[in-house]
This record gives sequence, C-alpha cells and structure tokens, in this order.
Amino acid sequence: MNAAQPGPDGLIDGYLTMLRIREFELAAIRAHGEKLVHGTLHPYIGQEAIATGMCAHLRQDDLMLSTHRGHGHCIAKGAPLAPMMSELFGRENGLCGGKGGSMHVADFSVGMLGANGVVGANIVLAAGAAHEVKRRGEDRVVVCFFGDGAVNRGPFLEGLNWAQVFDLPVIFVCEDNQHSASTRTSTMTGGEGGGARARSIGLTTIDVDGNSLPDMLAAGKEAVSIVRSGQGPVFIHARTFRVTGHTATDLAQWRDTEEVERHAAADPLPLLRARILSEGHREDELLAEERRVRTDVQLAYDKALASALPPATRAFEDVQVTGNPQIGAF
Ligand SMILES: Cc1ncc(C[n+]2csc(CCOP(=O)(O)OP(=O)(O)O)c2C)c(N)n1
Repeated sequence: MNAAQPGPDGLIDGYLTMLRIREFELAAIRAHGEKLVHGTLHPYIGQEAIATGMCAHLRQDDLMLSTHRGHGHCIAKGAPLAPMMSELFGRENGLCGGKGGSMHVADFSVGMLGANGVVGANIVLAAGAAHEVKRRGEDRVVVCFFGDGAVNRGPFLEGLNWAQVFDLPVIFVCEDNQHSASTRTSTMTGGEGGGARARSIGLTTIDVDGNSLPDMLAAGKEAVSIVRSGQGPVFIHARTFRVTGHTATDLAQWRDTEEVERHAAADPLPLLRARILSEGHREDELLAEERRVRTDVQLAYDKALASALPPATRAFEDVQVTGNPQIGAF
C-alpha cells in the first residue's frame, strides 16, 4: 500500500458512503417510477467513488458546487438523507422546503451550495465562491464537480482562467463518464480534453481512475493539501462510467451493449467490497453495517412519503429575494 493510500478504516467508511449513495439513488429511481418525484432525475450510479473520495477530505465549512447529477455530491458532503429525499418528493420538510427538487437541492449548513441544471454554470460560481473565501483570508476549500460535457462550454475557460489568475482555493473535479446526455463526449471534444485544457491555463492537474476509491481518496488528499496551503487551484480528471442512462427514464438502448456490460462487471461497489473482505474485515460485521445503510435509506423514503406538501399559501415564498441582499450563503 502506498503511503498516500488509506488504511482499511478509510476504505470501509468510504464503501459505506458509496453504498449510501447507491441505495439512495435506487430508492429515488423507484420513487420517480411511482410518480412521487416530479421532473427529471439524473442517477449517479457508478460514479460514487468520486464524490466519496473527494469529500472525505473536506471539512463541513468547505464549500461545494454540484451539477444536475448531484445527489451523490450532496450525500458525500454530509447532507442528511431524510430531508434530501423529502426535497426530491417536493415536501415542505425538504432541504429547500420542497421547492428545489433534485436539480436545485442545496444545504448551506454543510457547505453544499447547490446542484445546478445549467451545464458548466457552477464552474464560474465556484470561482466566485473561492474568490470570496480568499478575500476573507479564510483557509476554506471550494470543490466544483462537473461532467466531461461541461469542458466544452464557455464557463469552463472563464472559471479556470479566473481561478488560476487569482490563485484561488478551488478544486475542479471533472467526472469523465464518457457521455454528455446521449452523445459520446469524444465526438464533440477537440484536442485532448479537459485535463490538457486545464494544464494549458497553468493548473496543477491530477488524472485518476474515478472508479477506484483508494485512488480517488489519494487524489482528493493531494488536491486538498495543495489548495488549502494556498498553492492555487487544482484540476482533477476522474475517469469513470455512467452505469445507467442519462436520466431515470432513459433506458440507454442507444449505447453499445458490450461496453455497458463490461463496465457493469467492473462496478466499483462490489469490487471494493471484495477487496475489503480480502483484507480481513469480517463479513458479518460488514453485513450489519450494510443493513444499517439500507434501513436509513428506507426510513428517509418512508418519512418523505409521510410528509406534507408545502401549502399553496407559501407558493411565492423563496421565489425572489426581497430582503437584505447582503444575506450570504456562507
Ligand atoms: C447549458 C446547458 N446546455 C444543455 C443542457 C442539457 N443537458 C443536460 S445534462 C447534459 C449533458 C451533460 O453532460 P456532462 O456535463 O458530461 O454531465 P453528465 O450528464 O454526463 O453527468 C445536457 C447537454 C443543459 N442542462 N445546460
């Protein structure tokens, strides 16, 4: 084991976070099929090691910007499951009072500044948040997750350049699942992609197998140590694969069957479980922990289902800021 790699406890904690994300996603997909979740839902299944490995090194007061595929980021940053599920169900006890839903969920109390339905838009928001952190002289770190499709949008250049020029404490994590909605990203990306573009701007760049929790933990640790010590922004290129279709209703029949089967066979969760057991962890103890995770997710589902919708009288609250514009998110 390399010195930067985690010990067995780090792997077990990480595995259980990944399982929490996976089980939450399976429950959310089920709820979507039962018409309990309205609007589109983008599952994070297959990519759990990235959010888990990255967020394992963050403090609660560190900040995070997420995407349309944001449930995993939110859970890994520490958002509680029941209010999150309620948010997806549009219930009044949801994290955003049931008005944000899957694509606009946020939890400022754990530094989760928001999912974002506009591809790439969170990159400039992250640069802005990092600029404010630096202006205040704080040692907080900002992490921004986005997909490989986002590197072809304007905010990618703008955000990375700004972060580099002002030496900002931000980690850009590109989750390269090889697809942008239903298009192979390689067919619409010039040159060598996000990593090469980040390097050309001057960012420290880390390339990592995003399906390996040990590798992601090591990459996250290195990135946080660079950024928190004031050595400027970092770009992580995390290679992964989206196991499901683009959305909960996309059966992804347009994809190459051989490729999908190959990646399903390399599902990071069972592989990590097998590794943990091979390193001597007792299976009965792991089974008990797994049962606890599944119970927590089921309780979150049941609680959301039993919760009330926001009253119609509050429909126009939270829609527009009418109070003090100085009220900050962090
Ligand atoms: C500015 C913008 N253009 C188009 C869309 C429609 N759209 C939603 S998700 C998506 C694909 C994004 O791909 P990627 O950034 O790789 O993330 P992934 O879905 O693979 O996680 C697109 C094009 C959007 N939401 N925002």
